[in-house]
Amino acid sequence: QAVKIAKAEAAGKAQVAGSIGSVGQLIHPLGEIDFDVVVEAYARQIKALAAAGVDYILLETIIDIQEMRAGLLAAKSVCDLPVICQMTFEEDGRTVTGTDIVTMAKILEPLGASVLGVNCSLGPAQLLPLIEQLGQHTSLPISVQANAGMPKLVEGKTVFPLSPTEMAAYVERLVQAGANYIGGCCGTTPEHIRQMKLALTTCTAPTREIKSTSMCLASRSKFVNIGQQESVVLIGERINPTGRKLMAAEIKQGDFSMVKREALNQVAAGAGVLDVNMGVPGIDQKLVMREVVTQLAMLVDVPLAIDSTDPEVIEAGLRYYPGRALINSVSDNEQLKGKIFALAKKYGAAVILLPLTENQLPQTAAERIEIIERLVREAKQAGLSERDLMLDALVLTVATDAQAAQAVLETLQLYKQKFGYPTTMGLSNISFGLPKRECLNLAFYNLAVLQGLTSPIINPLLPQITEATAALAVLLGKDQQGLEYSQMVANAQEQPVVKTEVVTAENILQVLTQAIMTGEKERAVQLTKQAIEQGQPLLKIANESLSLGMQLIGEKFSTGKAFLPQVLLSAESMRAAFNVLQANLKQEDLPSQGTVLLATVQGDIHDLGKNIVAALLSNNGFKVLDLGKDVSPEEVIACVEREKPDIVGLCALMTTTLPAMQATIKAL
Ligand code: THG
Repeated sequence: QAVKIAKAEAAGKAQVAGSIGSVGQLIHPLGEIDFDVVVEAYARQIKALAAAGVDYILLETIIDIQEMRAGLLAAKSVCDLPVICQMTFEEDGRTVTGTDIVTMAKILEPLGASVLGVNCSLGPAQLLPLIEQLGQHTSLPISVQANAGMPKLVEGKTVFPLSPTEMAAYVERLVQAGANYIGGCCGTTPEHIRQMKLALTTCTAPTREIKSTSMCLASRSKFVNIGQQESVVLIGERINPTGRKLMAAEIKQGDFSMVKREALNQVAAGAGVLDVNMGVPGIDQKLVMREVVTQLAMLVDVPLAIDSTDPEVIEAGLRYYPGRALINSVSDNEQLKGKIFALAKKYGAAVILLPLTENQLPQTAAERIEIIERLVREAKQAGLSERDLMLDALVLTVATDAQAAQAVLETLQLYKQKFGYPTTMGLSNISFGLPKRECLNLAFYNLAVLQGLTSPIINPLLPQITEATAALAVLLGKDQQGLEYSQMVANAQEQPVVKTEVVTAENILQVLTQAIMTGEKERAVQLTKQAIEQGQPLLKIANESLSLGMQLIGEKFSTGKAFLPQVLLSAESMRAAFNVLQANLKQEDLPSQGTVLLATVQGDIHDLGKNIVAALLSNNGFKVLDLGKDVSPEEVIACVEREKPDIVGLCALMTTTLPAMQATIKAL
């Protein structure tokens, strides 16, 4: 009905957008709601809007990339309308859950967004630099709806400071930065829009051209460029149970401690992407892939490569990954290739092409090129672009074929000449069956990088490999003045990259602090048990080890080195470890930090911030009394009188309900 009214008013002179905001909850594991439930909720609304005849869908005021992904996937599943994706940023240039605007673009552009943009939260002065950044990284049209400045509370009323004229003064600069669609958000009036429209008539938008030929992968909080013009990016191979009995057994039991250790160690050693293989016989690989991808996305900030040939397992990984992943891999298999290309297209993923057919193991470079040419053609026919494809050179062991290494080197050279795409390979295969493999691997690595290897699948824990990577970047002119190389040398002197973590009575409390900080929950629980067995005083464990871990992650958060997901993960680990301590206390209880009453004020139904605060406080030993949302001043006062909390926390999101917060404070 709303669409009909809007269309009648527009009378063909304006288009009508079906505008949809956030569901108001964070998606699991940041919050409680399931990804697929959110997709379904968006799909239902979008279907109705499309049926009523909107011209496009506008997803706006969204603070978590995973929710935007859900909305965009939903739109694609029920209509062909163009979709505008607008996210909301804090003053530090990131969304609440830690995504910067370029990473947003790198995830949403391949996922099929039609327009990328920003709205709410900030005024045009604060949004301008964001639009500038976006303009340099996307060729899609850009939209912006700023607030009329930053709100102030004046005599109990919310006031947005910018007048229509002041707001219109930003239009020219927004357009020059790349904005193609301009509107207003909180505090703007029809007069604001009228004057902005007037200012727009004298602007001409510059043409934007993005020149990069690199492939871009992304996690929730950062993007990684891979390509012939870039430094080598290491794809860490160690999350792979093949040939590793202990890891396979853990995964089978649903324990991912070792997987997480490998993830953190590889990232610390310099991996830029992590390969994730869950090929354990006798498990539900779909479920396990979904779970591991979800957990790793909270734990580390590098993009993931989903290593499987089963389309269902690949889809489970891609669907629930809050970023742009790499598929490892597609070979020339009639049953599988079409399905996997379709998945890459649907989820905006990149894909490794492997020169293998069902009945041919190519020996020569020419045989490999022939297969790859076919795969590249078919990938493009399936709608993938040049920047979605990575080529595998297919390494076979030199132990049985003396030409094996040279065939790979020649293949890499031809890949560079004919395609120029990023390239990969499981490098260590070369030395299979020979002694002192690391020596052959290193020599082969140096040769391969020279021929155009951009992103090997490799063990980054070997210092020879990371050191050679940095050295090669200098020698091949990709590290100006050896700055990064020198930095690496300096860092290595400060702290050895790979810690040999033998847990002793002396270091267990520090190791536990580390586990809280990294958010390794199972490990924190196990270490807490171990510390208790060693006879460490319980209060010492709580106060010196656990609290310190939270304090350290808090410091990283406040300096912009960690984001909300990591803090929540640390808090969850803290709670789990705390529960172990509590179970071991007989009479005395661990001292409570105090009681906090939380409520969203009357008239407001937003409780996202309150819920995050509640989770953090209760995981850190506070007793939390959560009165929920739309809570009257009388209810707050009744609870204060009854429970005598130490702190009262009030939550309001809407500028229109800020006065209710003041009323509650006054009543208290
Ligand atoms: N191309 C592509 N993907 C690949 C490969 C490739 N994925 C799998 C493999 N090859 C690359 N990954 C690995 C992972 C582990 C090892 C080698 C390659 C490895 N593991 C030790 C072993 O088997 O001895 C055990 C690990 C340990 O205990 O440290 O070497 O070619 N596209």
